[in-house]
Amino acid sequence: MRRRSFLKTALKVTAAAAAGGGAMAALTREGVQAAPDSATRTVAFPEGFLWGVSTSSYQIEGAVAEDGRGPSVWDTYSHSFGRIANGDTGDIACDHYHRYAEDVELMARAGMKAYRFSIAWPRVMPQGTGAVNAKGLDFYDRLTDALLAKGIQPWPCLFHWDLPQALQDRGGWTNRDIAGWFTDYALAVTARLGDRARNWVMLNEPSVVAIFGHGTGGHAPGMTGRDTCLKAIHHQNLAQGTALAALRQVGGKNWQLGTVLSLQPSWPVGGLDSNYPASLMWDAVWNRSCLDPLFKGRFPALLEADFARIAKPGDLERIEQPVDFLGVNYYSRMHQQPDPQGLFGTGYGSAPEGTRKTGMDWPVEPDGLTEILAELQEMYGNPPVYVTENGADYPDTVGPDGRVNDRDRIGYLRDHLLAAAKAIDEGCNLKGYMAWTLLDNFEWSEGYRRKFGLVQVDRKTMERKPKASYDWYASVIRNNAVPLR
Ligand code: GCO
Repeated sequence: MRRRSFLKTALKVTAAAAAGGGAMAALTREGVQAAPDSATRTVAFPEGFLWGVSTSSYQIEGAVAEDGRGPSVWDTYSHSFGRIANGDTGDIACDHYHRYAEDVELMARAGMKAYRFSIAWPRVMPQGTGAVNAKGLDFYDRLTDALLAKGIQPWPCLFHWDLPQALQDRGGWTNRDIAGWFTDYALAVTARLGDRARNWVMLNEPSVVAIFGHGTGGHAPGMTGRDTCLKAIHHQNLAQGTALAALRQVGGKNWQLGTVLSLQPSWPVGGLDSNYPASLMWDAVWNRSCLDPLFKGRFPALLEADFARIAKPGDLERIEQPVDFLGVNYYSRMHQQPDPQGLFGTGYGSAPEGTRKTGMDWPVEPDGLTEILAELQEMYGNPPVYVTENGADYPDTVGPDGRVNDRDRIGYLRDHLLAAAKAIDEGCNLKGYMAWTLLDNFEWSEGYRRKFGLVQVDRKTMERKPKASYDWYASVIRNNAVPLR
């Protein structure tokens, strides 16, 4: 039934494109779809669908000691021996701090309409609390103006992992006081940029920050343990709720306020008979521990006892706030099996045999995106949703013309966009898509060896070179439609 209605949309669109010739002409001119019979076969997105791209401050900005920026946990972590592949750091990253105008131009040339970037808290408040560093805010001011001049909506995210080290020294996300620190910072940033930036993202992937940064220790600040992990989740939820309420009060209806979660369906390795409890537990930790308090004002049942030890009365009321949108970051499913060594008694296993993999060995499972979007529709009241990250690492394959001809990335993006179209067709309130990511950048513990960009960055000269996927994405935006092949 569902599948039939998806095909119906696809065929309708194909016929329309063939009759009007618009999409066909554009695609052919681009030379993106070589095969003549595939040029007309596209799936259209709803009118006004918001196309864009996402990045994050520590991964691209560089200039870590410039204009009064204080150190972040990622500076400390990346400078600790053995933490990051090749000993890479974000000291220079993509030098976006100095080259932002060129990067905005790249977005504009591709026709992008929205840009989610993150604000580096230690640039704005070097000590994490107290004095505001005007020069730090000046940078985001210039960036915001440059975007608006090109007709690109700024979507600032207030926290994408680079916590001021000064706050970490006071316990960081394990200290409950951070709810107030974060809210003060959010108020300072929105007071400066909120006359022009309308869409505000509170946090990026709180469960990932908690699990990797405070549970297993593979990300900054490198803390470990089940308890610190859950504290970090809870205090991020609390900070988010407190900031949402405060911003709502000062901004009224001027702002669209939301947050971004990493949502990846958790499946049992080997099918439902074997590892179902493990997959449910991991689902509770990764997905539900942020979704349920925000949308339902409760903790996931499997973790209720744990959170009860951490939370105070009234916390859930503070966390359950209305949001104008939810950002979803999706990469693949998570395949879980019991693991007695795991913090929650679970561990990663393999995807079903034959599943394609990206360069980073992540399974390629576009239907997992449809699945998670359907869940938001059916279980969380169908909120307005934007895919705020989706993309893939593949090693660069340079074509005879010297350009990166990243057919794999194009295939990945296309398949996920078709999966998103299917969810829309089935009634999901999906309003936009921001690819991860504009530039090859600092991929956390993997350093620069991973390549997620639509644009290649020469690590010596910092020269930007658009890949084939950049042109492909530009044609998708222009046509508001995705070719089926
Ligand atoms: C993430 C991060 C990105 C990563 C991307 C690829 O939100 O997980 O936002 O910073 O680079 O996900 O791993």
